[in-house]
Amino acid sequence: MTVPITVFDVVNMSVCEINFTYDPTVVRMTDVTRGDMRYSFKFNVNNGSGWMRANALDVDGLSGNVTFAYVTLTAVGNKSDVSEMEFADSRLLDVSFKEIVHIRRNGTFIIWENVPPEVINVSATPIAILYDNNRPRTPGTNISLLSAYVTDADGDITAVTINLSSIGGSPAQPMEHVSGDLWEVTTNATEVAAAINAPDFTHQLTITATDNDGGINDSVSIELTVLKRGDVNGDGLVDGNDSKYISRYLAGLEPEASNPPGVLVGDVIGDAGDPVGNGVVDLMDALYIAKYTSGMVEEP
Ligand SMILES: [Ca+2]
Ligand SMILES: [Ca+2]
Ligand SMILES: [Ca+2]
Repeated sequence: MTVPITVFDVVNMSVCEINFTYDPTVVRMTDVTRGDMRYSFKFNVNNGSGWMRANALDVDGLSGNVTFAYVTLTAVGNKSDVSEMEFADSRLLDVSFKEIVHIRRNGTFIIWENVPPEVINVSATPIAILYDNNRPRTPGTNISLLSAYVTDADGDITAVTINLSSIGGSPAQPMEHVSGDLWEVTTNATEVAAAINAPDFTHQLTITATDNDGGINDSVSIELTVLKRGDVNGDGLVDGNDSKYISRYLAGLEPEASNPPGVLVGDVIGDAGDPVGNGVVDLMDALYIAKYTSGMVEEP
């Protein structure tokens, strides 16, 4: 944590010199940077003994609340450890070399543990969709509502994102806070190079939840199955075997007869060539796939 050391309500301060101690078994000073004083700023840190001393000059003098320095503190002890942050000494002078009378307010550094966010009850609705390729589909078959309940036992959730890169989306797609603990986003899916023809169509979409103390949970994924329209036999390709599958099924041949083609992937065309389909897998669909295989129509 980076915090300022500030001189409050001062008039024409030109010199500020401090000597500062802390418990080095609890906290280390890992960075010190200059504040408002413009002429010079020098510091020395000894994390072995637990002290920092610094001085700064400003030839014109500064008034009001003047930040002397910013110190970055890193916890090195255990949970609940405490270190006093104590001014051992301090000296302030104004532009006329007069002492500025002041009081010192010491600080306290406490190490506490942040409970990371918890991600529960994740779902995809529906759990299986079709890849988009710009050809019309039955409404709802190319989008899925991804949702998750995210809680933080000791703080607030500040952001929830989901990695959609395996289905052509952003690696950190923000999920919207709906209400209470519920976060959602609706997505479609487009094929990416690595996923084409993959035998496994189930994608693990990893959620990253962040809380107000920077705690992260990225251990939970939403499972979404994405299928290729026309791939009736489920081998990742749309080819003559899919057309044949429908033909054999319609003829009552086994094993296809006992494993009817799914409407989601198999219904690729409807009446009068309607690209949306008609909810039925029949020889019209087999013909469309056959024509696609022959390069005569676009990808289903
Ligand atoms: Ca927390
Ligand atoms: Ca196939
Ligand atoms: Ca059809």
